[in-house]
Amino acid sequence: MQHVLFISDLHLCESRPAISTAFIQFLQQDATKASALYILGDLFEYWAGDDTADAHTKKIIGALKDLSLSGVPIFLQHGNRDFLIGKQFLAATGVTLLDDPVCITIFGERVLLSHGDALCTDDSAYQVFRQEVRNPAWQATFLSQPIAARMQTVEAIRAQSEQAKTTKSMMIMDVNQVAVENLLREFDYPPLFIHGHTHRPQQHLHYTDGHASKRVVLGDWYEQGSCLKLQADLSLFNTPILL
Ligand code: LP5
Ligand code: MN
Repeated sequence: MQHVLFISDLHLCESRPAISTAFIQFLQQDATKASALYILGDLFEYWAGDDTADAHTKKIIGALKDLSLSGVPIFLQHGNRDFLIGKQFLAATGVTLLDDPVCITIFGERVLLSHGDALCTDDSAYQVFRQEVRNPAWQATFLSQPIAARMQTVEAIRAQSEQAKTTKSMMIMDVNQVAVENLLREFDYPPLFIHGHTHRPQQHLHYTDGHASKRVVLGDWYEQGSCLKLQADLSLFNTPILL
């Protein structure tokens, strides 16, 4: 049956080669049978600019390009780790960047898509950080620095983030229910909402002002890969991708 695939939070990096191998295999096999592939953020562990692509990244870019060229459209949203993916990456891969959030129609159904980090509104330290690094002027200044200096900043942020997370509760690092409902309201109550970021794969039901929406949280690619399939009859399947 015709279907589309959703993935997020792969956190690809050279130090976890098994995940990259599994992803390339996924692009060469499962994804070729799909009508479209949606990557909802955090494809990479971090992205410090399109000019930083190394041999590992270039292999991923090549595999994405091959899938695009085979006729499967690939759509991507920025995650909190790879929001600096830019025009050069998109041109090299044939990937189309989507806004976050965005509501699109798939098989006649309105589907809301987001990475999900903006909904973690209880995590006020993160939201302050997010606002700063999503500022275009700040990004331009960062990208104008030499790669080595950028990498130093990234490592400093990663270390601070890991430290900060040890002091935050699981609840603080989850999406806020009111933020979710506000978003569903803003997009006129789409029946399906798919996001990642929290690494807590689960299906939730929301009733917002009497309207039902299913919210599907995608899994990460740490112990194994994870992929959500939406079929033309609107059935949903969560498929593990074994490493
Ligand atoms: O990604 P995850 O799930 O582990 O954690 C996120 C939040 N953390 C982040 C940071 C990223 O993980 C790592 C950074 C990626 C590099 C981006 C490349 C572009 C670089 C340009 C930027 C300069 O997003 C984490 C959330 C968690 O999700 C759950 O929602 O809690 O947020 C934090 O932990 C943020 C801290 O609370 C505040 C961090 C302050 C950082 C201050 C930077 C100082 C830099 C000094 C440089 C000289
Ligand atoms: Mn994330």
